[in-house]
Amino acid sequence: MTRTIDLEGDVAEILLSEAEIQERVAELGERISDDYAGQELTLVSVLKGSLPFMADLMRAITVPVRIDLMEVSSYGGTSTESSGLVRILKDLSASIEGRDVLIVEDIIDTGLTLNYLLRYLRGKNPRSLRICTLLDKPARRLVEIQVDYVGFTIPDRFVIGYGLDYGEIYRNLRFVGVLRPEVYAGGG
Ligand code: PRP
Ligand code: 7HP
Repeated sequence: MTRTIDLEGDVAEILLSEAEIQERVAELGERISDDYAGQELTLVSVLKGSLPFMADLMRAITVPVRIDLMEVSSYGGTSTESSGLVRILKDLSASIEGRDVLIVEDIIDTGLTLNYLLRYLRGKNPRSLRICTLLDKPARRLVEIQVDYVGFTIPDRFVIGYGLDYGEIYRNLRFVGVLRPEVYAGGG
């Protein structure tokens, strides 16, 4: 039987409140603005999960930014486990050659997505290439990734909200949380 989705009611626990996220995004924006003072920056957002983070972070940055969007998929298997497959669903719209590029991600889990993306983007000869992620889940890492800006390091739990989904739902929650176990039952 199909379960009725109850966006907030399906949440068992809030890990990061809206206020905590907004405060941290402001701090990241300040740090990035200092580090890139006097430069122009190209933000490459990795859709779809990073959309809210990108929207907030770019407005917290005070140096001139260009934005570009890529969409890659790493989750072919189930809703919560990586298939290890990375496919480009949407490529960059403009050249990044000679530009200072900052990849904006919502979460680094196994690292497979970013590992692929880093190699791909390095091949486009940017002047510099760094990574900013809202969430880092180091317990799940399969490949080592050097991350330049991290919002929060989180435990090994599947999280939703603020862009992150379970079965494409829950992205529009304003906080990051964990779902009730019954939501996963029979899902994925
Ligand atoms: C999620 C997330 C990262 C990736 C991280 O994307 O946005 O891009 O998985 O996982 P990894 O470190 O194990 O590779 P997903 O493919 O679920 O797409 P989405 O952003 O559209 O939800
Ligand atoms: C991908 C992903 N998507 C949503 N929640 C998580 O905890 C995730 N890890 N990797």
